[in-house]
Amino acid sequence: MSEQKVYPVDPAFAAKAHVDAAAYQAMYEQSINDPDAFWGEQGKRLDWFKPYTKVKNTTFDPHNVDIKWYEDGELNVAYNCLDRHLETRGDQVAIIWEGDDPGEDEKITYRDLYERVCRFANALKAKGVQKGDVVTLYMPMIPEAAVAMLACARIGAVHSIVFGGFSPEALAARIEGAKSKVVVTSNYSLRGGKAVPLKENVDKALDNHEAGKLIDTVFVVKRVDKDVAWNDNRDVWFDEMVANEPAECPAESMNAEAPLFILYTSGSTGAPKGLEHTTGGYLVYASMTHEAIFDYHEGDVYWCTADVGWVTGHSYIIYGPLANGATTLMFEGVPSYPDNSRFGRVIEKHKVNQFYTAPTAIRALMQQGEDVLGDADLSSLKLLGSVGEPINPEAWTWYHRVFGQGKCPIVDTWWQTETGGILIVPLPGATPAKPGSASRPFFGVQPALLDNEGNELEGEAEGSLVIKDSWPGQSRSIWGDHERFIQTYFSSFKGVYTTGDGARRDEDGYYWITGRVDDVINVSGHRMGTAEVESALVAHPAVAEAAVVGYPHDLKGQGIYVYVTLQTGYEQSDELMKELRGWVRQEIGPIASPDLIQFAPSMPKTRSGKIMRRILRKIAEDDFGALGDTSTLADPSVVDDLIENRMNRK
Ligand code: 6R9
Repeated sequence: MSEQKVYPVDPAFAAKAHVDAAAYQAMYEQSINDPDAFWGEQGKRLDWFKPYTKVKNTTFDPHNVDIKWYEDGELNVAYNCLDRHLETRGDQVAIIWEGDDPGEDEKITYRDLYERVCRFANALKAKGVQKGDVVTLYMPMIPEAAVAMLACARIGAVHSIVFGGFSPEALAARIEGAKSKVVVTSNYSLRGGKAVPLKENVDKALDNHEAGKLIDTVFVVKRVDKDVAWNDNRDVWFDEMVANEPAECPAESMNAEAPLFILYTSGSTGAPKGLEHTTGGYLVYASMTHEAIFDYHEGDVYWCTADVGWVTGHSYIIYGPLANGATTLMFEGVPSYPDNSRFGRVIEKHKVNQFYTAPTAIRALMQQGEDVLGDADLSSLKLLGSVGEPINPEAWTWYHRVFGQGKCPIVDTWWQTETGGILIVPLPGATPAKPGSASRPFFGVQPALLDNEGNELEGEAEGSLVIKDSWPGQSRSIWGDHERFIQTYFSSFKGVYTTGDGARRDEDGYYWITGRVDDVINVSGHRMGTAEVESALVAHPAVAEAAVVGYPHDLKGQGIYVYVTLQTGYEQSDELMKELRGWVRQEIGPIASPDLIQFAPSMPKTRSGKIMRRILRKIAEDDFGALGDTSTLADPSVVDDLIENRMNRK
């Protein structure tokens, strides 16, 4: 391993930080040795309608995985994000909304947001939405998305956000999986100056699928002044519905373990799973991590560039920041519009103090050169964050130099949809940073590395990353399928939560995430199950068999490499390649669009008929010198053809 640079903690930063090195040590030890005392104390950062008397009650026993935090307490998430701030921060800006067009923005105070949430909560009730009902949001990054999330939380409804880039098919599957009754969308979304027909996608999802039978109301925000098709029995304008509703709506008292939201994510097998997050523990964890990790202080302007369709948007645009009374920036657009200096322009315009983005965005900007941000004044920045995939040291140092002006600490935050909040991270006032390493566990988090037999590895080691005990932000179940939850996360290794990631621990106890150890790939920070892409492909009449693997991609981190065996009667051609690409986009969404497609007369299979993905991965990586043991292949000559016709030649 080449010598790596360590970036020490800046003593001036540490002096003002929420957590310095000594505090980290002491708090971490207490959080592990006495979680009830530690999290019992942390729970007080929220306002409870009925205080809890119990704190942790969790077991990872595979026969009975049961995770409860603060189980006899009652509270309301919207109350904690809004009402309790009104007295002291009513006129402070809660959300700075920056539109796709740089000329368009809006500042929403805590009082404004409170009133908008109450009105929409009343509108949901007027349409029959009750406690426990699932509301699907399919929305762009506009204030109404935050309003709809908080309105659901206020009345005890469960939101299920479907990323606006997903296809009508993917949307329909998620509506059906969650048995949702209501959709909130907008007529169009605006990204990079282009209008995307969201409402039309909703219509396709409802008109062509079972989902249409479940949904009785579609709220439509008028984002763009354009007409859309209208179904009088189902569609209502968001603005018309809230116009006459009162700006007061009681916040339901919810049990700490009542569901707050469902969020679908990809796994190695089967259809995407709806991870369930609950109320009390989730909010305690989102709020505490947001404050400690981004070192958020009163009055700071904080910007996370994620989309609310992903977990990062849930925990670190909406719930964590608003629970903390922060000013959170919500950005509708893309980093390259009107030009590549946009991130810099927005930081300058709103004097952003903490900036949190993904390595894929950093790499794309890095490619444009050192002066990509133009003359934007970035001096307001105090801290930078990274999320979604490993950040390569080259991108880390560029980010540190160009965005961070050499002075801002970078928090490389490792976590997952399942974990609800950040689990491994260098705390900016406590932990020296090593570029590329997510470094150390947050409070209450006990990572471990296991070998394939499940033995725990000590000291410097590499293995499967597992977490040995529960933390409050953890997902409680897969919506409607607890057995699958247990199977997926608690059965490969007994008594621990299996993350699906591999990691290395170095001589200083720092964790380095090495990527997924399962059949999940990470494309531009978006998680994708290779099985999902394969099942989309085999649904095409020309495809007999498909195998999908990831391969290293300069910008996206991983690209999607597809091997396709055609049905007899079909000929390989450039047109067919284009058609298959379009087909996957239509079935799942543009983020799943294959980068490389190789027509393969046959797949490398074991004698029992299993596709040997290890070999396909190697060929896709253009690293076929080290194919390893191929003796179990039914027909080893298949491999020569695949190598001969490989698509990724360096
Ligand atoms: C928050 C989020 C989770 C997967 C995770 C891992 C990868 C996320 C990372 C990282 C290395 C980081 N991942 N953050 N890998 N370093 N800082 O991204 O959730 O969409 O569920 O993806 O992303 O592989 O398992 P999600």
